This record gives sequence, C-alpha cells and structure tokens, in this order.
Amino acid sequence: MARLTAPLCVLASVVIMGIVQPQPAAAATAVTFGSVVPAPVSSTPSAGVTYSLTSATTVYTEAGSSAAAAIGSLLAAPLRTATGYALPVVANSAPTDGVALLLNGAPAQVGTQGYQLDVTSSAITIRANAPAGLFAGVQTLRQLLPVTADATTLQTGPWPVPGGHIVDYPRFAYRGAMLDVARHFFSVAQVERYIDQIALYKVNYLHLHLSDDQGWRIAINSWPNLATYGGGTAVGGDPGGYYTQADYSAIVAYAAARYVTIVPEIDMPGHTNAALASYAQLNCNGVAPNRYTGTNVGFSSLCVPLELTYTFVNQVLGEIAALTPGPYLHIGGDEASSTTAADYATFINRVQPLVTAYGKAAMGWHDVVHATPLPSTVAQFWGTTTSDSAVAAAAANGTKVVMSPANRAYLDMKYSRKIKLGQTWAGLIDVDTAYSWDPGNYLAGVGESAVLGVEAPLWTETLRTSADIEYMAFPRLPAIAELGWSPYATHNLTAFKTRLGAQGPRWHVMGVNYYHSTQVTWPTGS
Ligand code: TNX
Repeated sequence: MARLTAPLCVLASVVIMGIVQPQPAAAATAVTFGSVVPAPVSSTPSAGVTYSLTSATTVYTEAGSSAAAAIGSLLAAPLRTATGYALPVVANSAPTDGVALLLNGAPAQVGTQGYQLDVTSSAITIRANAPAGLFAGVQTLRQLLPVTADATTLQTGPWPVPGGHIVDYPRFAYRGAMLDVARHFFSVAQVERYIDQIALYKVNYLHLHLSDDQGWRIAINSWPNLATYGGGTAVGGDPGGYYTQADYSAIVAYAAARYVTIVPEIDMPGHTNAALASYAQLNCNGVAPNRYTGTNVGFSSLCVPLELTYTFVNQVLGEIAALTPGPYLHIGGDEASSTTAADYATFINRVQPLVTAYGKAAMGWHDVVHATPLPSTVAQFWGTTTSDSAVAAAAANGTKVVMSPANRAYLDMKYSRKIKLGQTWAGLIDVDTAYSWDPGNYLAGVGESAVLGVEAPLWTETLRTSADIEYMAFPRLPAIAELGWSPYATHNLTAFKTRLGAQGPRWHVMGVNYYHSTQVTWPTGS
C-alpha cells in the first residue's frame, strides 16, 4: 500500500519518550495572511498587527442565534484541546474583544455563503449574512491560527493571528466532493472524518455513491434485502456493510452542522447488480444474478419494460428523500451499456418526475442529457474531453452542469505511475493538472452561467481505509475546492503551490495521510 513518510520538521513539537514536547514559536511564525486555501476574494494584511488568543479570550456569538452558537462551539472545542484555554462561548452581538461570530453588519456583497473577517490587535470579528457564511469564515480563521491549533493534544502557545481584513464569498454555489461507499464500505465515523476534512476547504456538498454493482449501502425498509443481502459484498471480496436509516440520518446531521449537504446517489439503470441480486423479481428473466465483487462496469441494468422497476425506484427514492433535507437526489445514469439507448431514455424520463414529486431535483451523471432533462435536473460532467455536444445542447436549453472532468477532478486517478493506489483510465493527475483548468470556461458551450459548480469524485475500487481516502484526496481536493470557491482572477499556479504547501504541516498535526507531491512547494525543510 502506498504510504507517505511524513515530513519530519514541520511539527512544532517533538516526541521524547512518548511525550509530546511543545516547541514554541516555530509554527507560530509560519502562518501568513496570504496562505489561506481557497484563496479569498480579497485579503488585505495589516502590517505589524497581531491578535493573540489567550486564556482570557471569549468566543462571542450573535445573540439569539443557536446556529451561531453551535458554530462557536465547533470553533472553540478543538482550540480548547490544543491551547488548554477555557474559551467560553457567550451570546453577544456587539462585543469589543475576543473572537466574534456575528450575523450583523456583513456587506451584502458576501451573500449567504460569504463572510467578512477582521483581525485587529484587540479582536477577531467574523460577520456574515447567514450561518453558512460564519462557518466559512471560521474555516479561514482556523488556517490563520498556528498549525499547532489543529493538534489533538495540548500544545504551548503563543497563539498569534495575523492582522488584516478579508471579504470573501464563493464563485460557485456547489462545491462538492463524492465518496464511493459502494465499491468499498466506509463507516459513519470514516465518512464524518472526511466531512471534517472537506469542510475545512469550504466544500459544501458531499455526494455519497450509495449503490453499485458491488454493494447496496443504505437500508430501505420496503426492500430490506437490498442492504442485508446486496450490502454484504465489496470489491475483492472485502467486507461489505450498509448504513441503517439512523446511520444515514446521523451522517446528514453531522454534515449539516458543518454546512455540508448530503447528495445521496442511487445509481441506475446500470450499476445495479447488487439490487438485481437481492430481488429476482426485478430481473427481466426473473432470475437473480450472483453478487459481484469485481471491478467491471456496464454489465447490469434494471428491467426498463417491467412496471415493478418503477415501484421499486419510487419506494427507494421516497425513503431516501424522507431522510434527506438537501435539494438533490442523484440518480446516477452513467455507463448504462447494457441498456438500449431507447430504454435508457425511457427510464431516465420516468424516474425524473419521481424525484421531483418528492420535492427534490434530480442530479445525474452527464449521460442523462441523452434522455430529456427536466428543467431542474443537474448534469454532472465526468468526461475527459473539453467538448461534448449533447452536454452543450442541454446547457443551451437551461440544464445546469456540475463539473467533474475525470482527467482533472477524479481523485481516484493516480498522481503518478509510481503510486500503488488508484486507477489510470482518465490519466495521471498531479496537482498541476488538478488545478490548471477553469470550470466556467472548460467545456465548449458550457459557460460560467451554466455551471452550478465543481465536484471531486473519489471512487474506491482500490481504496479500503481512511488513510487511503486521504492519500488520494490530499493535496488534490483543496485544488478542486479552490476552483469552486475562488474567483478565477486569483488563479495562479505558483502562488497556489505555496499556499497549498502551507497546509501540509496542518495535515500532519491532524493525522491526515497526504501525498507529498513534488509539485507542491512544501515549507522549507518539511
Ligand atoms: C467510471 S465516472 C465510473 C465509475 C468508476 C470510475 C472509476 C462514472 C460516472 N462511472 O463507475 O468507479 O470510472 O474511476
């Protein structure tokens, strides 16, 4: 298994006889106002100005806002661990000291997801128009604190934050990551760990690929065998697993508290062997296939002429919709090579209204544009070319597109031939390739206004552990996250490699297993 030797000198602590010995100052000087990922819209450092977090610091949150209070607690909890300070969270809408998370006084310009952050010698003030913006501002603040603030053990200060002024808001509304929990199953705790990691980079959607040929991963009460039988397998004969509905709801709630919306995917009509194996009556020939643990694609299809297929799909979508507060249900639709083109269109056109009847919009891999997309349907582009006439025609007709070009944004592609994890079918993707494209000006005929956002999918045929996930996601996920958040005017590969490098010591203290790409400018000596 590919593993990284962590940089040795980036930590502001050394282990002596098993005890972490804090080494002050080193990390405290490392953070600069210009090292935030994703790059803010505008950021102005105040030379010579520093705020110091101390044992007297209070976290103030907008009075009357339980959301602001909850964000304050999410900020304070890990800081208490690292600093040892009490850091009480107190309601106060007009404080004059401490760290303030306020829902008043933000510029209208930052919208509902953006924020304004001011660091003076006496206070840190984050102002937003809505809680999502406060949460985003807190993620920026975390990156302005010394690296050791992210440690999970007590560290020695000081805790300086560089002074300055940031006004920041996203370029695209949808900034996603996808985790394939079907090829390999990942526990609730593992998914939550990934949510924490993506939220740090202002990713606000997590698409969960909940079903595929190799496994069905969510309990459906009306079709119980899907999970109990269809969930029992994984690629390579590895252990399967599934989320109970309570598990899924726990993931949804954990994500929501971090301003991440879950997009559940039931992939169909292809990629359905686990379902077809679980219920013989769903098969056109009435015979259930064996369960499948290989990695081929395109061999399975729901039975399009069969009426029971739509009862099944409707009940599955109904149960998932009831557990999903987010606006999208992803219906897959990719690689349906065992479904005729006519059947494919029939199927997608029958399923889209089932989704909208539950008050949701359908998302689908961009293959769905070969059916007739409803106005609310979102197409997720996963191609490897920069032109696709069918997607362009759909976009011209109003279909919104999420950009996940496989040769840029697929986190399961290898960085280089040398690494063991991952695949190569869409090419090798190191940081340059992941970063060097413009989502709003990439696919012919799909301009900025047709692009809802970007998503970095992580398919898990070759991945089994959280360490595997992290090795593929870091450092590329922050590159895709930056393309989704930052104005293209900030796009600069050289500067990005330095900002990205500054994240390395943070990942190290957080225990994130990242790939030490030679394309990144890691801090000197790391
Ligand atoms: C293609 S991309 C797939 C998945 C695989 C992935 C591996 C897409 C919509 N389908 O079934 O897991 O390649 O990279």
